[in-house]
Amino acid sequence: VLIPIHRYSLNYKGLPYKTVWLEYPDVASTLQSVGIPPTPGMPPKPDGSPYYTLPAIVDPNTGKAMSESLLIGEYLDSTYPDKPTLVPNGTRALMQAFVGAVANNLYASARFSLLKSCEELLNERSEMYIREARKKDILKDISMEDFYPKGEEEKAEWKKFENGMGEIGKWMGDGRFVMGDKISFADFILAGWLQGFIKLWGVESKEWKDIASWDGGRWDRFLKDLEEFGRDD
Ligand SMILES: N[C@@H](CCC(=O)N[C@@H](CS)C(=O)NCC(=O)O)C(=O)O
Repeated sequence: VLIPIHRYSLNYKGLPYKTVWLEYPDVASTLQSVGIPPTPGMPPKPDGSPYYTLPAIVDPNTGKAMSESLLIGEYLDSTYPDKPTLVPNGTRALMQAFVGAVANNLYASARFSLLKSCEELLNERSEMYIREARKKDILKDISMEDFYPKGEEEKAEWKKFENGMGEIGKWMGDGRFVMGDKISFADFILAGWLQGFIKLWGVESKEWKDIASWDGGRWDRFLKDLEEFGRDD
């Protein structure tokens, strides 16, 4: 829900598509029903059951059904080679490392987003699912309410978040995009995170205005540079 990576990738390639929104408790059964195996690279859930994740696609042109955003990107590149490339030759390892490195750098944002998305974004069935799931992985003995930073900690966590984005900005240097002037899958990962923040706080919020001011306004510019690929079907 928070990571509209498929939308950027498909729009960039100029492929028509239809989005189907799912509630979390329906993800595994829906993916199984269209023949998608558990997501490669994801460890099983704490209860031992396999992990099924979104985004996932079903391609009516070929019958292929699959999940995992980078694998989907590579599949689209090899199936539609005449369209713009998401994962240029030789960059797969770097793309994979980038996905993980961005998530690590933005971990502090989860302190804010987890509770807020449960309270304000998710429908009740998905909220219940996520509350249960997070209890078993990242939260353990703390409540979701206590995980949300308060007082001094709130300021410190927000600063960590800003530093995390700052670090990513440093990787990019003066480049408009992750690969300099060339748009790629890596930009859509980053844009997906930023879109998630806008979804969470709202474009008029003080939180987004703050993020948009970091690093001389680069993230706002970055999203504007990718705007034509951000729309939904
Ligand atoms: N490596 C996967 C990760 C995707 C992922 O974690 N998706 C989350 C939603 S953003 C999900 O589907 N979670 C299902 C669940 O928690 O049961 C990818 O890049 O596609």
